[in-house]
Amino acid sequence: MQSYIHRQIHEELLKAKHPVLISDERIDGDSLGSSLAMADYLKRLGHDIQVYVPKPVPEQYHKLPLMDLCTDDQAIFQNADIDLVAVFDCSDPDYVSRLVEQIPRSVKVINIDHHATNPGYGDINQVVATAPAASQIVFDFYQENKIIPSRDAATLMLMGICSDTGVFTNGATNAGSLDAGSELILRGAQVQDIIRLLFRNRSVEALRIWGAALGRLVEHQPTGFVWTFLTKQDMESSGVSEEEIGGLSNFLSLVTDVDTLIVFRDSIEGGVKVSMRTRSGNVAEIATAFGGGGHIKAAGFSLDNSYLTLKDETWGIVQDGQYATIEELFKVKVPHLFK
Ligand SMILES: [Mn+2]
Repeated sequence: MQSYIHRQIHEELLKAKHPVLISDERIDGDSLGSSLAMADYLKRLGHDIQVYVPKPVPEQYHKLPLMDLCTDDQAIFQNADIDLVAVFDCSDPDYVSRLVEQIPRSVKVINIDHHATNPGYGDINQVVATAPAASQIVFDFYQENKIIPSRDAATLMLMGICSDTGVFTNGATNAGSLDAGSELILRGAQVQDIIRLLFRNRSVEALRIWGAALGRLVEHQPTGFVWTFLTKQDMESSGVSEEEIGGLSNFLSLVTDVDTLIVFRDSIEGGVKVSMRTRSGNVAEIATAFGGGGHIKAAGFSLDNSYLTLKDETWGIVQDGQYATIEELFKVKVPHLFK
């Protein structure tokens, strides 16, 4: 079935005259890698291609190939010539429909994703929950349609796979991702550049904030979860960006054998962002209960109108003026974890 869909997507791309690509609302190595690797092929087909990103791309990615194809200008959707949309690494149908609705005529939507929570909002859905990255699915698309990736496309796909597998270390890593990695390096992908870009990019100030979070690690007995907290004050007092302190949950899951890790973090724009990693559990289920999404082993959610607070030495969240401890919140949304 996957092979058939890859060929079907190829036919649609060959037929299209003005395709537009959409990258997920969370900009990361995989959403950029998968959409830009596909953009590279469309460029080779002679298309004047653009990749929509919801906000300016963080600086760490600026040295990547084809970054000039990214735009955060929604006006591109008002073009009546658009005849096909392809979305990458995105499980949120509302984000996609808000953009597609702006296109003056009705167009087909291709949905290429690996999130278990993707509802299949496209006209053509290549949703492979077992794929470690959307970039792995794009790699399979290239293979299935016998397209040889350029050096740039190879670098972009390898970045996506490295980004979502923590350079082949986390539970998403499988034979397919290692095979793809080897093939992409043969095609000229620059693996050391990718590792530097993804991991060796923390400032000393950002590490100090991580240090504060490490000092706050709590083992929650009833669930066995380990969680920690980063507040708005932590970020404001040091002046580091949210991007720079991101990745703490990935780092923790790399260096400890704790089964389930959760990082709660105030967002600069308001609200609390929650990022979860597990080895044997199912954090997609928890994320869904809180209105978020993701993968079984890595998922997250956001809480609006809320912020983190420490009260009587216990961390909790004030949401719409109401305080609750993390345990109280979890007992309401995921009671089965406490049985
Ligand atoms: Mn991904």
